[in-house]
Amino acid sequence: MSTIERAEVFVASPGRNFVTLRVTTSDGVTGLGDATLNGRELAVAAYLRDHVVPLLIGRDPARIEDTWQYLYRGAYWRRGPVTMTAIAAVDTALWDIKGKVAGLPLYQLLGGRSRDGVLVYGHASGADVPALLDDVARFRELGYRAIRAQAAVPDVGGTYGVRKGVVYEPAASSLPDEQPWSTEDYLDFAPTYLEAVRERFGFDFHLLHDVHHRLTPIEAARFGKRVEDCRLFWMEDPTPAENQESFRLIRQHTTTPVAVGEALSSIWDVQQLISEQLIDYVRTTVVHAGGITHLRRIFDLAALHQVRTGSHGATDLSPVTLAAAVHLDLAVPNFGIQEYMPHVPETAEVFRSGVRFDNGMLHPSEEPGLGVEYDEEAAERFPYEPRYLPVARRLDGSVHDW
Ligand code: CS2
Ligand code: MG
Repeated sequence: MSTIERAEVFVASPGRNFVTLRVTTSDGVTGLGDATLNGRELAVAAYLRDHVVPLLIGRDPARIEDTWQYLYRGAYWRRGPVTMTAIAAVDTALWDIKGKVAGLPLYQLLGGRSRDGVLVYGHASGADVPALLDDVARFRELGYRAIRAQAAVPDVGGTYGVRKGVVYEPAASSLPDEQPWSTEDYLDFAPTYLEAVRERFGFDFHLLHDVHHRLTPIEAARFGKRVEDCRLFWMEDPTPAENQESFRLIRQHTTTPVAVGEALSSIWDVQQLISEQLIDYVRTTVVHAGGITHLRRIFDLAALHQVRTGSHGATDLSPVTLAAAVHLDLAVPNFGIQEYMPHVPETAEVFRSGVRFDNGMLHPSEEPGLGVEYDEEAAERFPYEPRYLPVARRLDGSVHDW
């Protein structure tokens, strides 16, 4: 019987910080898992190296479910992003190995194709409305059929989601960047630029917007109602989701679809949101919600309640997660859409991935497993540097949700 012989944790910064787990079996088969938790990377690396890797050596790599239960129940301390990201990395690596041993691309082990490709959305943004409109035009020319729109609030700045460089990178400083926030200014301004996008480009593409946890439930209800004529594909993270039932208030006032989940890490964190149909899309991911094994459970619960998937896919989720997501998106019956922020070229120097973009959709590699390889020599050229996500402060100086 093949056993797990080695499990290595790599922390590197090819374009941005990533934590990657590589599991190697006694037959020499390797599997990759993403363990990146933006702004808290070393916590997961230590959890894996110090507490999980010693438990993996000698285990049967084929026993994916048993390993998941062993790591989840065996920790005693359950849930949370660090624990679930560490378990996710192991789980994803074991699925990669299983695909390679079977000689099949991962989606074939997950039920095979349910669709020809994975619909994705891109990220248009602008420091002002003209710049945003130009960026939306650019994404339409690139063939995107779904586009997220974010613009800076005039005179306040600090709005979520406005790209500065080639890609949107919020974790850009060695200490948290403190950014101003004004709910009033946002509520007055954001609907106007979403209306401007529809006015300029019409309705032949999906338009999305990320509120990014910034509003109270009643403010989110007001925002959703105000933008109903924009026919958003979704408004994302309209309010912090710790209090799942607070979404009932949003539902009472607006038909604008709601998407939640990128910052959540277990089925229990979205159970009420899904079972009461308080959301329309669940955004949990392979890397932060316990891997493919757990994410499938979330997606199956969602399917029971006509909730579709809409997994997070920012650049702080590595190409390993993107590949695993595309395999799963291809197979699940209740797929909605996949977020897609192309990584910068340095990232591709370390992660060789077979995922490709074509005509507004992503397609996985047909190689066995995930179809991703990790070049550790290349990774050594990109040492880790501490990077933090920003902190938002209201104009009176108090901390707000970033
Ligand atoms: C955002 C992310 O892509 C999204 O929807 O919410 O950019 C998020 O802010 C980052 O992934 C946090 O690390
Ligand atoms: Mg988001």
